[in-house]
Amino acid sequence: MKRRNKETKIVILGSYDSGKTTTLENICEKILKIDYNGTTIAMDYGNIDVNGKKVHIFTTPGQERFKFMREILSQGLNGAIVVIDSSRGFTSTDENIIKRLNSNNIPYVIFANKQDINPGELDNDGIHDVPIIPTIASEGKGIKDGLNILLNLMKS
Ligand SMILES: Nc1nc2c(ncn2[C@@H]2O[C@H](COP(=O)(O)OP(=O)(O)OP(=O)(O)O)[C@@H](O)[C@H]2O)c(=O)[nH]1
Ligand SMILES: [Mg+2]
Repeated sequence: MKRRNKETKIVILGSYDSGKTTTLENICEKILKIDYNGTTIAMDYGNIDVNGKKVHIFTTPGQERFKFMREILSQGLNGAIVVIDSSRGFTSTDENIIKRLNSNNIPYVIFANKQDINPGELDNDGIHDVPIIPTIASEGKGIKDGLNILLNLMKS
């Protein structure tokens, strides 16, 4: 049987309304959204080509009641972006997401989003050795740089 080339999967995680869907809109030209009144209820999907290899990117719903979707979408992930709303800081949802990524040794970066509302560094108590990238997803700022940092982490 012919084996498929290994393809890469990145998942965008984070709390409700932090800017995950907007982040993906800045990465992919075309995305498929499954949402209701602007809030993600199942997922968004897009893909990009990185040096001739396909990278699949999924965003998850932030609402706590859709935790099961986050778990389904996080199966077999190679890397993750955790999008934080800097005006709210880390929520318990974010802390649970980060714990899970750490215990599974998944490479990830944190996007400190909505820097236009709350500029400056996030209070990153307890988070070490993880790149924190300031972003303004609604203006496309910081997203491509942050993605490149993650892609480099995934290589090593
Ligand atoms: N001011 C500001 N607004 C932003 C930024 N990024 C996203 N938004 C806005 O925040 C709201 C939520 O953005 P989404 O991308 O839908 O957030 P989400 O994390 O996908 O939300 P859920 O899927 O409901 O969890 C929208 O109104 C965006 O336009 C940002 O950097 N600054
Ligand atoms: Mg969304």
